Amino acid sequence: MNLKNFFVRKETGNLAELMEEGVPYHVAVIMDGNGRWAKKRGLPRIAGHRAGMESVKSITRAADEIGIRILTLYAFSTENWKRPVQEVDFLMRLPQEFLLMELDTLIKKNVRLQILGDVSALPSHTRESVLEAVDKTASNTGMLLNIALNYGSRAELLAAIKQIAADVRSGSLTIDQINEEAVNSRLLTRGIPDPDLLIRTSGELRLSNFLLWQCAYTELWFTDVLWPDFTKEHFYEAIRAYQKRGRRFGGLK
Ligand code: V07
Repeated sequence: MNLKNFFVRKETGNLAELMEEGVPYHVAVIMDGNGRWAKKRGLPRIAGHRAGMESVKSITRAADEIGIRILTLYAFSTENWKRPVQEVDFLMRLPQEFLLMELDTLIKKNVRLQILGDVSALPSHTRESVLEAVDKTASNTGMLLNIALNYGSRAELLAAIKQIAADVRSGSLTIDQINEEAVNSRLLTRGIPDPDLLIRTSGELRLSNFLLWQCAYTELWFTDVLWPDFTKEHFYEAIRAYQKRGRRFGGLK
């Protein structure tokens, strides 16, 4: 066997092994480090955001290829409105730009797009293109691509708490019926199982108001790699690390 074949076999072998070990059902990602990536190159922050979009494409493809069923990406938080207005304007154009390039591929790959967050507060051009894409992929049965856009976990929990209070006041829910399921069913993630693995790039070791309730038992994986530099190989590395951990859900093995 020549050297080239050896390496090709080694590559495919590793990926097959990764898939046989059982890939996580739901992976969530905090895509951090885009601004820093740009700064390091003497570029404006928006150049980093655009570069980050390329990583969204490649990681979405990688996740689909290895059989992940749900990929949840944190694209824009409720706190991100505090950024300079030019940066927010630019960010609000990225969903359209992404969909113009990728929607046909998502449809072809049977990917279903869903948005997590308050869509009503988005500029109309952003809202319309995103809702159109959600609509066009609604009946797809492959991987669910969940994009958190204008999402904040505390706002999501407050809305659920208010709904529960209103339901108790109206008599449709008793206090005894307030349980995890009552909360789950009122979150934006209703119907979606909790993430098995959460990845955060760029070296920050925080959740930053992302899926606080849902990540109660989620395995966390952090890397110093900046999001625009994050490749499929980094992604597989995170999956392999996940596979090596034993999850106990608070119980004993
Ligand atoms: C955004 C690129 C990735 C790094 C993080 C910040 C910048 C993809 C989307 C997107 C959103 C909705 C949708 C399809 C794609 C996106 C924003 C920022 C606001 F339906 N990347 N990306 N949206 N960045």
